[in-house]
Amino acid sequence: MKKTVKRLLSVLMLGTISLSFVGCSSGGENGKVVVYNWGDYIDPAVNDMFTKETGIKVVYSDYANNEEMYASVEPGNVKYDVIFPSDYMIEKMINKNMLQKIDFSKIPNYENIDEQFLNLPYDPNNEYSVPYMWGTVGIVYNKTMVDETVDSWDILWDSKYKGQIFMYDSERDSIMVALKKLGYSMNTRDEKELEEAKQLLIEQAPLVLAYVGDEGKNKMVNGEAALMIAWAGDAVVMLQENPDLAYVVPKEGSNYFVDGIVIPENAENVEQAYEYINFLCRPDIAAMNAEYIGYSTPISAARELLPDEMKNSEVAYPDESILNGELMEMFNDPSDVASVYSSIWTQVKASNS
Ligand code: N2P
Repeated sequence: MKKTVKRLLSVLMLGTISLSFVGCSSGGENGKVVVYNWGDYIDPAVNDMFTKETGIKVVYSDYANNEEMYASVEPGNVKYDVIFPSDYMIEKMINKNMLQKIDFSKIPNYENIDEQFLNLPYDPNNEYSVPYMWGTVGIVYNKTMVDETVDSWDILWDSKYKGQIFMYDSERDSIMVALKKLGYSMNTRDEKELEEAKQLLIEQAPLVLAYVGDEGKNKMVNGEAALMIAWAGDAVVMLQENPDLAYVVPKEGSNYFVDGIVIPENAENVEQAYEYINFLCRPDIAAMNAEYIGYSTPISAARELLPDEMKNSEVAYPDESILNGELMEMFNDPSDVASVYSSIWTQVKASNS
């Protein structure tokens, strides 16, 4: 529990710090960097250390999912210097000319990134992004509340667990679960398959206690539900806090994601952005972040610095056979069916009452 309290306190402090920077255009003695990241996706001490070491102020705010981030960046009136989209969202932003090409000579610590995370399909020549964290998507379940073996997405449709299931409030992840349960690719554009996924999620909605964001972790730790779809990094944190919890990647296959760091086209503090990204790629800093947030670092030298239980966690660093399983997929950019996705999601959430 202690760690949760520490995390909560830091999140509150982080909120205060960012608020105090809003409207402050001058920044520190060496300017500022405007950072927009997922919630619970950094050790707040890292931002303080960065400012102390560089004299650059960090103006920090966060978002709950890729679509929320995109909706706030796309209009261009609020300008960010560093953001952290996932793979498919990086691909979309590249296609829409929203990202700068990265000058890697300004990120010497880039050499610490493991090769297996470079040249992935969303940025095939590694021109626009620096890998930040990665992971799988699976199910966290409470062993005291679920007695059968959990190895399939089907359990999230079992009416026995009505009111005991959390889904993420993330359209891409939820639609992925339904598509994999149906045996389809999570990247399908086939309208019939997407329609089937929608019907399945609408059917599931009455069983779902809530579509949650970061608050879902604490709720699950406190035993408020039996089952939850979870990103592996969140699962690592939850399992640390409550040993009754377990994590599984279902046998129908799942998503393997990489979240990257990018510089938007309209960034105003580009030199500071490079300093910030370079700092995040330093093994000791990447290790601080990975330990705090629970997610998997693409920097082996950072993994080496983690406490044993985390370094050897099969949740965070699954066996090759899981990761390379033929049913695992990375997301690609669904722009051509974006309106289908958002309409599915609106209808699904409206059915949850
Ligand atoms: C952390 C969100 C992690 C992003 N709250 C998963 N892709």
